[in-house]
Amino acid sequence: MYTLLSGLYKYMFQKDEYCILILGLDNAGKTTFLEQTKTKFSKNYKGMSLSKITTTVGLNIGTIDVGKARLMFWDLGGQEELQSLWDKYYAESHGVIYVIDSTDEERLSESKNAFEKMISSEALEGVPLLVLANKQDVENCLSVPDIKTAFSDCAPKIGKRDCLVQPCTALTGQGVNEGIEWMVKCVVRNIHRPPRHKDIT
Ligand SMILES: Nc1nc2c(ncn2[C@@H]2O[C@H](COP(=O)(O)OP(=O)(O)OP(=O)(O)O)[C@@H](O)[C@H]2O)c(=O)[nH]1
Ligand SMILES: [Mg+2]
Repeated sequence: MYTLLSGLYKYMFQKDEYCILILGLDNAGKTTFLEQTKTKFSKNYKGMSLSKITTTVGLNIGTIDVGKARLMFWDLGGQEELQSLWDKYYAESHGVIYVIDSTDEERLSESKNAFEKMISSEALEGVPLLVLANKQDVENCLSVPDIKTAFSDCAPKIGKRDCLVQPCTALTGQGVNEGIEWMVKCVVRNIHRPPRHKDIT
Protein backbone atom coordinates (compact mmCIF):
# COMPACT_ATOMS: atom_id res chain seq x y z
CA MET A 1 0.00 0.00 0.00
CA TYR A 2 2.83 2.38 0.96
CA THR A 3 4.60 1.65 -2.33
CA LEU A 4 1.42 2.31 -4.25
CA LEU A 5 0.80 5.62 -2.47
CA SER A 6 4.39 6.79 -2.74
CA GLY A 7 4.35 5.88 -6.45
CA LEU A 8 1.18 7.92 -6.89
CA TYR A 9 2.70 10.86 -4.98
CA LYS A 10 5.79 10.77 -7.19
CA TYR A 11 3.68 10.57 -10.32
CA MET A 12 1.57 13.55 -9.31
CA PHE A 13 3.99 15.84 -7.51
CA GLN A 14 7.52 15.09 -8.65
CA LYS A 15 9.46 15.98 -11.75
CA ASP A 16 12.67 14.39 -12.94
CA GLU A 17 15.15 17.25 -13.22
CA TYR A 18 17.94 17.29 -15.80
CA CYS A 19 20.64 19.95 -16.15
CA ILE A 20 21.50 20.91 -19.72
CA LEU A 21 24.54 23.03 -20.59
CA ILE A 22 24.39 25.42 -23.56
CA LEU A 23 27.91 25.97 -24.89
CA GLY A 24 29.60 27.36 -27.99
CA LEU A 25 31.68 30.37 -29.05
CA ASP A 26 30.50 33.91 -28.33
CA ASN A 27 27.97 35.19 -30.88
CA ALA A 28 26.86 31.63 -31.80
CA GLY A 29 23.30 32.31 -30.62
CA LYS A 30 23.14 30.43 -27.29
CA THR A 31 21.14 33.00 -25.35
CA THR A 32 18.83 33.59 -28.31
CA PHE A 33 18.23 29.83 -28.43
CA LEU A 34 17.49 29.72 -24.68
CA GLU A 35 15.00 32.59 -24.92
CA GLN A 36 13.30 30.97 -27.91
CA THR A 37 13.12 27.64 -26.05
CA LYS A 38 11.54 29.27 -22.98
CA THR A 39 9.03 31.08 -25.19
CA LYS A 40 8.06 27.89 -27.01
CA PHE A 41 7.86 25.55 -24.02
CA SER A 42 6.58 27.75 -21.17
CA LYS A 43 2.95 28.77 -21.50
CA ASN A 44 3.08 32.00 -19.58
CA TYR A 45 6.61 33.09 -20.41
CA LYS A 46 6.73 36.54 -21.90
CA GLY A 47 10.03 36.38 -23.74
CA MET A 48 12.40 39.34 -23.83
CA SER A 49 12.91 40.94 -27.20
CA LEU A 50 15.52 38.82 -28.97
CA SER A 51 17.15 41.92 -30.42
CA LYS A 52 17.91 43.17 -26.88
CA ILE A 53 20.11 40.19 -25.97
CA THR A 54 23.71 41.15 -25.28
CA THR A 55 26.82 39.03 -24.79
CA THR A 56 26.70 36.80 -21.69
CA VAL A 57 29.31 37.49 -19.06
CA GLY A 58 28.07 35.22 -16.28
CA LEU A 59 25.36 32.64 -16.65
CA ASN A 60 21.74 32.61 -17.81
CA ILE A 61 19.40 30.07 -16.30
CA GLY A 62 16.11 28.84 -17.71
CA THR A 63 13.72 26.01 -16.86
CA ILE A 64 11.10 24.25 -18.96
CA ASP A 65 8.87 21.23 -18.33
CA VAL A 66 8.35 18.61 -21.00
CA GLY A 67 6.02 15.92 -19.67
CA LYS A 68 7.56 14.43 -16.51
CA ALA A 69 10.97 15.93 -17.33
CA ARG A 70 12.11 19.32 -16.06
CA LEU A 71 15.06 20.70 -17.99
CA MET A 72 17.21 23.27 -16.28
CA PHE A 73 19.44 25.11 -18.76
CA TRP A 74 22.74 26.75 -17.95
CA ASP A 75 23.70 29.12 -20.76
CA LEU A 76 27.34 30.13 -20.31
CA GLY A 77 29.31 32.93 -21.94
CA GLY A 78 31.33 31.78 -24.95
CA GLN A 79 34.11 34.38 -25.03
CA GLU A 80 37.57 32.86 -24.90
CA GLU A 81 38.35 33.95 -21.34
CA LEU A 82 34.98 32.57 -20.15
CA GLN A 83 35.45 29.13 -21.73
CA SER A 84 37.71 28.15 -18.82
CA LEU A 85 34.58 28.23 -16.62
CA TRP A 86 32.69 25.65 -18.68
CA ASP A 87 34.22 22.59 -17.06
CA LYS A 88 33.04 23.64 -13.57
CA TYR A 89 29.55 22.57 -14.69
CA TYR A 90 30.34 19.29 -16.45
CA ALA A 91 29.96 16.89 -13.52
CA GLU A 92 26.44 18.14 -12.79
CA SER A 93 25.13 18.10 -16.33
CA HIS A 94 22.90 15.52 -18.04
CA GLY A 95 23.23 16.86 -21.57
CA VAL A 96 25.08 19.45 -23.68
CA ILE A 97 23.72 21.68 -26.42
CA TYR A 98 26.62 23.00 -28.49
CA VAL A 99 25.72 25.96 -30.70
CA ILE A 100 27.63 26.79 -33.90
CA ASP A 101 27.31 29.98 -35.94
CA SER A 102 26.83 28.53 -39.45
CA THR A 103 27.57 31.93 -41.00
CA ASP A 104 31.05 32.17 -39.49
CA GLU A 105 33.29 29.95 -41.57
CA GLU A 106 36.35 31.85 -40.35
CA ARG A 107 35.81 30.74 -36.76
CA LEU A 108 34.65 27.21 -37.53
CA SER A 109 37.99 25.63 -36.64
CA GLU A 110 38.08 27.66 -33.39
CA SER A 111 34.61 26.29 -32.62
CA LYS A 112 35.74 22.76 -33.45
CA ASN A 113 38.71 23.08 -31.10
CA ALA A 114 36.49 24.28 -28.24
CA PHE A 115 34.07 21.41 -28.95
CA GLU A 116 36.87 18.86 -29.03
CA LYS A 117 38.30 20.10 -25.75
CA MET A 118 34.87 19.95 -24.16
CA ILE A 119 34.08 16.38 -25.27
CA SER A 120 37.52 15.22 -24.15
CA SER A 121 36.55 15.86 -20.54
CA GLU A 122 35.92 12.65 -18.60
CA ALA A 123 33.24 14.43 -16.60
CA LEU A 124 31.04 14.48 -19.71
CA GLU A 125 31.38 10.81 -20.56
CA GLY A 126 28.07 9.30 -21.69
CA VAL A 127 26.28 12.66 -21.86
CA PRO A 128 24.15 13.26 -25.00
CA LEU A 129 25.36 16.02 -27.34
CA LEU A 130 23.02 18.15 -29.42
CA VAL A 131 24.98 20.22 -31.94
CA LEU A 132 22.99 23.11 -33.40
CA ALA A 133 23.97 24.45 -36.82
CA ASN A 134 22.46 27.84 -36.00
CA LYS A 135 21.56 30.85 -38.21
CA GLN A 136 20.27 28.72 -41.08
CA ASP A 137 18.14 31.71 -42.13
CA VAL A 138 21.23 33.40 -43.58
CA GLU A 139 21.81 32.75 -47.25
CA ASN A 140 24.93 30.74 -48.16
CA CYS A 141 25.55 29.67 -44.59
CA LEU A 142 27.30 26.37 -43.83
CA SER A 143 24.99 23.36 -44.11
CA VAL A 144 24.80 20.40 -41.72
CA PRO A 145 26.96 18.24 -44.05
CA ASP A 146 29.57 21.07 -44.20
CA ILE A 147 29.71 21.16 -40.40
CA LYS A 148 29.82 17.38 -40.06
CA THR A 149 32.78 17.30 -42.44
CA ALA A 150 34.62 20.04 -40.51
CA PHE A 151 34.01 18.20 -37.20
CA SER A 152 34.59 14.68 -38.58
CA ASP A 153 37.83 14.01 -36.70
CA CYS A 154 35.92 14.48 -33.41
CA ALA A 155 33.96 11.27 -34.08
CA PRO A 156 36.26 8.92 -32.10
CA LYS A 157 36.00 11.21 -29.06
CA ILE A 158 32.21 11.36 -29.31
CA GLY A 159 32.28 7.55 -29.12
CA LYS A 160 29.01 5.88 -28.18
CA ARG A 161 27.37 9.05 -26.87
CA ASP A 162 24.07 10.07 -28.41
CA CYS A 163 24.86 12.88 -30.85
CA LEU A 164 22.66 14.81 -33.28
CA VAL A 165 23.58 17.70 -35.58
CA GLN A 166 20.39 19.73 -36.01
CA PRO A 167 19.85 22.67 -38.38
CA CYS A 168 18.40 25.57 -36.43
CA THR A 169 17.40 29.22 -36.59
CA ALA A 170 17.20 30.42 -33.00
CA LEU A 171 15.84 33.79 -34.13
CA THR A 172 12.68 32.30 -35.65
CA GLY A 173 12.50 29.05 -33.69
CA GLN A 174 13.05 26.71 -36.62
CA GLY A 175 14.57 23.43 -35.39
CA VAL A 176 14.13 24.32 -31.69
CA ASN A 177 11.31 21.85 -30.93
CA GLU A 178 13.05 19.00 -32.74
CA GLY A 179 16.30 19.61 -30.85
CA ILE A 180 14.67 19.84 -27.41
CA GLU A 181 12.48 16.78 -27.98
CA TRP A 182 15.51 14.77 -29.04
CA MET A 183 17.42 15.90 -25.94
CA VAL A 184 14.52 14.97 -23.63
CA LYS A 185 14.32 11.49 -25.16
CA CYS A 186 18.08 10.98 -24.68
CA VAL A 187 18.40 12.21 -21.09
CA VAL A 188 15.34 10.25 -19.96
CA ARG A 189 16.73 6.97 -21.28
CA ASN A 190 20.32 7.60 -20.13
CA ILE A 191 20.70 5.29 -17.14
CA HIS A 192 24.26 6.51 -16.47
CA ARG A 193 23.07 9.95 -15.29
CA PRO A 194 19.91 9.56 -13.22
CA PRO A 195 17.79 12.70 -12.75
CA ARG A 196 17.31 14.62 -9.55
CA HIS A 197 13.77 14.41 -8.20
CA LYS A 198 12.08 17.73 -7.57
CA ASP A 199 8.76 18.33 -5.89
CA ILE A 200 6.54 20.49 -8.06
CA THR A 201 6.01 23.86 -6.45
N1 LIG B 1 20.51 35.58 -38.45
C1 LIG B 1 20.50 35.02 -37.25
N2 LIG B 1 21.08 35.65 -36.21
C2 LIG B 1 21.05 35.03 -35.00
C3 LIG B 1 20.42 33.76 -34.80
N3 LIG B 1 20.57 33.43 -33.51
C4 LIG B 1 21.25 34.42 -32.92
N4 LIG B 1 21.54 35.39 -33.80
C5 LIG B 1 22.25 36.66 -33.56
O1 LIG B 1 23.58 36.37 -33.15
C6 LIG B 1 24.03 37.34 -32.20
C7 LIG B 1 24.55 36.66 -30.94
O2 LIG B 1 23.49 36.02 -30.28
P1 LIG B 1 23.59 35.56 -28.73
O3 LIG B 1 22.40 34.74 -28.46
O4 LIG B 1 23.84 36.73 -27.86
O5 LIG B 1 24.92 34.68 -28.79
P2 LIG B 1 25.63 33.90 -27.56
O6 LIG B 1 26.09 32.60 -28.13
O7 LIG B 1 24.74 33.84 -26.39
O8 LIG B 1 26.91 34.81 -27.30
P3 LIG B 1 27.75 34.98 -25.90
O9 LIG B 1 26.76 35.25 -24.81
O10 LIG B 1 28.69 36.13 -26.15
O11 LIG B 1 28.51 33.70 -25.67
C8 LIG B 1 22.83 38.27 -31.94
O12 LIG B 1 22.97 39.41 -32.75
C9 LIG B 1 21.65 37.43 -32.39
O13 LIG B 1 20.53 38.19 -32.82
C10 LIG B 1 19.79 33.15 -35.93
O14 LIG B 1 19.20 32.07 -35.88
N5 LIG B 1 19.88 33.81 -37.12
MG1 LIG C 1 24.86 34.59 -24.48
